[in-house]
Amino acid sequence: ENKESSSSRGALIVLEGLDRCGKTSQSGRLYKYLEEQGHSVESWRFPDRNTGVGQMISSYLANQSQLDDHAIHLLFSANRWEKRVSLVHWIDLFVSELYLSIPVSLMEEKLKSGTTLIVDRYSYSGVAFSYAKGLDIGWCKAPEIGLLAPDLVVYLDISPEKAAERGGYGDERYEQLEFQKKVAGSYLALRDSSWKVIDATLSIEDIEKKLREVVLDCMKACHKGKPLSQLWP
Ligand code: T5A
Ligand code: NA
Repeated sequence: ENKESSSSRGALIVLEGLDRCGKTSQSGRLYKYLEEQGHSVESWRFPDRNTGVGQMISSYLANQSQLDDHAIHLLFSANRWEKRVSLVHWIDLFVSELYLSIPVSLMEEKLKSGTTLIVDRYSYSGVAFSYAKGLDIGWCKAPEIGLLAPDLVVYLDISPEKAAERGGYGDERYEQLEFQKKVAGSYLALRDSSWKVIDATLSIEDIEKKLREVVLDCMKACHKGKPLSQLWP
């Protein structure tokens, strides 16, 4: 079993939804479950606020800086690209007396080496939030072209009103009911038949159960050799 899983690839699982839909709670639970089951798994999130670009995004979201809608859109996208290939992961190869530095795709390498990635928000958030501001959807999708396409997108479905009731809407820029309604509309425009939609108003435990089912199915397909693909499929 171990030997088999090390020779097959991991799955790229993306969780999407409105603010407060429960992505962070569910990705934590899923991570713990898969790890306990002996899978190699990592939990990622976008934006990754730890990078230089991520700090600019974080300051924008906290209303501590202002940016043109197109500019912040591209920063969110850059934040995904910089995690695809990481500079600290450049490896040196000694080939025919020449040292070559080649970039290693962080995401791709991890998937190919058998690690499953649970990703809290991805390119769909990028498009949904900017499209909700009125930007052209084709323009919004363009900078994501060539990023790895997820093997599974799980949409945690909650109405903007119910999400707002969960409280804890803080001071972040997008945490406003009227805007979240537009984001919900954007997600509808992006959704396709490959997405798994889970009712995010169920109990945390029921969602967790449904999530495990679709994730394990997807991991099986990847295990059997489902090829990696790129956005937008
Ligand atoms: N954004 C992001 C872009 O505009 N472009 C991009 O490209 C990207 C990647 C920051 C913002 O950036 C935007 C989208 C966001 O507005 P973030 O830091 O991920 O994104 O922030 P949020 O996604 O908004 O994170 P939240 O913390 O608001 O929501 P979560 O993670 O969905 O929800 P979670 O798990 O923290 O739960 C929220 C609350 O609900 C409760 C929890 O206990 C918690 O109190 N809860 C439940 N209550 C009842 N029933 C359940 N089933 C529950 N599940 C959770
Ligand atoms: Na979150």
